[in-house]
Amino acid sequence: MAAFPKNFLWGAATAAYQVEGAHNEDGKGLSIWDVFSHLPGTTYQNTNGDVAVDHYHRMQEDVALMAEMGLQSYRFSISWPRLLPNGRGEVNEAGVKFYSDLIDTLLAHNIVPMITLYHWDLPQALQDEGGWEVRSTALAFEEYARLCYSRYGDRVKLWATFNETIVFIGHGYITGSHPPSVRDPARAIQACHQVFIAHALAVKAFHEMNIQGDIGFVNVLQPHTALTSSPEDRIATELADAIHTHWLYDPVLKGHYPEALLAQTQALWDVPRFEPGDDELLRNNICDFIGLNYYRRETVVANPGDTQIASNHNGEPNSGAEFGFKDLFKFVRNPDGVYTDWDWEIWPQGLTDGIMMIKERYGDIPMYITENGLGAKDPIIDGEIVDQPRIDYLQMHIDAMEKAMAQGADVRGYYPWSFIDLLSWLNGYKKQYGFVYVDHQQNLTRKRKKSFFWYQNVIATRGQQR
Ligand code: BGP
Repeated sequence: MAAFPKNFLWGAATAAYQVEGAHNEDGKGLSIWDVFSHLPGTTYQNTNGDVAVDHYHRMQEDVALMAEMGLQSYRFSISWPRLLPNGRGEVNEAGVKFYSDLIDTLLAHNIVPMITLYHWDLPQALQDEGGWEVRSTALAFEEYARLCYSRYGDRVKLWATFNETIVFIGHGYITGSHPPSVRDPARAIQACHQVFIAHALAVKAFHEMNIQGDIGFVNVLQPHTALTSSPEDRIATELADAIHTHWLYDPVLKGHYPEALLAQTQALWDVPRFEPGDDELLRNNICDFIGLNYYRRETVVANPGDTQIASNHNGEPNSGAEFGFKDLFKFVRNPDGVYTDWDWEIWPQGLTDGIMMIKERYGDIPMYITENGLGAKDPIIDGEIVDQPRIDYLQMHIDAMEKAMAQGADVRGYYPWSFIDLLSWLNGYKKQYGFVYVDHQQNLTRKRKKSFFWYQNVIATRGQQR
């Protein structure tokens, strides 16, 4: 195999709430996840990120492992309430220092930091004022972004504002399975609008402060395939593309919503409601790059009836994965598909197709694959973590990414999810993704998995051996 370009970044990703722990230490304020995960029955076996994998206290050890693996870039998120316990105003210097030390440690090992400003842990204080449904949260986000630029912008060149709006808005305001547990599509659309405004304000601030680097947005990349060739299923698939993809990508890459859908939501529910200047703000602040999180595709059918939303959070295969909107579309199991234990279809070709779809719709936008990985219960054989299925999964997806690059897509980096085993939001610690195993029975001791050594070699050979 040919080597990847020299400046291609081989990375790995995590997010603050899923690894850090220290949820109430050194002046950190509470986030909506600190509060939500403590409500009985909200997460798998009531797991939470109070301690997570204790990365906050073991940062040096974790970065040493990254360096040993040869990692070239590390994507992590900042906990907003660790920096601004009330969401705005008073700064918690101990929190600022934690990330400053992390960045310095990464750079000392030649690891390029990529920061995600928002990976779902909104300060609870802002939620209490209305959360993403009110404009004041978008303004607080700009203040938080400016703080991060001023403290880290001298050393960090890759920034993303938001991670996967479809997930935190969709689950927060439609299915109700994430905080703030609302079930109201109209409120979801308005909250999503404030997120786009917050993003645009943060991009504007980035340029005003003359930060030398690139700023982007991270979205789920989820190709949709019609189950049958019937006209009904085809239309349903187009609707899924419009709602789950175009609605989330157009505002940050084209600077406006898809017109037809916007006209429909405004006629139906009078949302999103624009404030004066919103149009221009979106139009003038599009992204330098787009981050793509790819795990699976969805198979789509028409949905004349109601959908019982059933999600698999226990890792028992075939225990349910259905989602849909009445009269629009529904996601169903592909009878020919290969699935993980959590009922996510493994479909590497979807990564090629997805990247090419983005290129076709948005032109030559630089892309990073900001997440991709296999959630599994890793086998331990004679004390070794033999996660061969993860190696197979990643290898097939690197192949798929390479195919898209060969067709001209400007993909600049690959960040498997995740560097280390961590908390899966609703699925606890049982669903593992990492190159590094964390022993929850033995004081959170770290152990290198088989995939650690495999990825080390992939990086060392620039993808030639995989
Ligand atoms: C993405 C999130 C990550 C991560 C990953 C795996 O949606 O950005 O934070 O959790 O999915 O999902 P899960 O943990 O549900 O398996």
